[in-house]
Amino acid sequence: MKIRILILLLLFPLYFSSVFGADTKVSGESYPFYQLDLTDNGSGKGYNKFDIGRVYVNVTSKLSDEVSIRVTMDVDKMASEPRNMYLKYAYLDWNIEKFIPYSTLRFGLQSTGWIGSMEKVWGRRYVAKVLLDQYGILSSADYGLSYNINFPSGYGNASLLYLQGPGYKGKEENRFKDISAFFFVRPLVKLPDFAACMLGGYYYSGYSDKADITSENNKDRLAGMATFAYGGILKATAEYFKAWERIDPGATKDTEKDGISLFGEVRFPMAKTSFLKKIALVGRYDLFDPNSDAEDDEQKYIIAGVEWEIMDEFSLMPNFQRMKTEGEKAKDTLILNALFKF
Ligand SMILES: [Ca+2]
Ligand SMILES: [Ca+2]
Repeated sequence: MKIRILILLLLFPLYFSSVFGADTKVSGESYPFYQLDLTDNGSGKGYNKFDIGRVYVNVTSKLSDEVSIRVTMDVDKMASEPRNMYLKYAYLDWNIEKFIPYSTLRFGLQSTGWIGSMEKVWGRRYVAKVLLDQYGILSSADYGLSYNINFPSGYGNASLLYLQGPGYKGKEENRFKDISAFFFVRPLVKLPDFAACMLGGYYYSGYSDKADITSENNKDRLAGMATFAYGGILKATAEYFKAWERIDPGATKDTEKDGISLFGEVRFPMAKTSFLKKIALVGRYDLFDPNSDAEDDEQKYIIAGVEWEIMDEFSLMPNFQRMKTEGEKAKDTLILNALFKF
């Protein structure tokens, strides 16, 4: 079955380009890495491995000026079995600018928006997931319908989504659907040195993904972010979220979670050597509280590294990572992350 999907995926561009003459493109990304554990917890001090974080294979096809489609495959985590590809996105975009300016409708298995947008701000999904993805607060893709608007002149974008809930790895177990809305604005986009400064807000009002729930079984999230950027030299971002949820059918009280992620980079566009121009010093600090009623369960995550952008399609980032749960020993690793695009 999986082989059949792969063959279909490979034949897809041929089919469309030959039958309809549509503009079809194949692209993708791969995130290989080598990891060395420095501490005893986890797999043990000295444990080391080669692995691949993700392989995305995208097929996009522009069927007309108004209609385009995208199908994206991803791979399973490394386990003791072969790594299977699975569906991450499969959606159709209908550009409705003729009726409503700057607007697109999207239908199908699609990005839930906030995580994908924050990945672009963080810029290093090949090194680590962003806050709401890292701690399982949201699925990065889900089935549904969305209305998307791109503000003119690069001032930002906003979306309204109607989603299934369980995400691309789950199936619908109940009659409830979730709604979500987010926006990003770049108020200084006309000032070249400050163009990447950004503000964003996100709201998700949903229901538990389990069967036999009532409307009391909520799953609500609120998030906000701000980026300060200057002259391609400095970029610093803060992201915060809060979540309220009552997942189990019998539960009588909400669980509250919250988290913050601070990350940034320093670059050297003024450097004399072309090597230094391609270097970025990168740091990140996350603090996540999985339950505001429970003491000493906070988790910290630190990343510090140097990124070398060898070319647009190939970067390397040697980095140190520390994960620490309150009251437990830290888990430290050295990782060499690589990014390949095609
Ligand atoms: Ca649902
Ligand atoms: Ca807590």
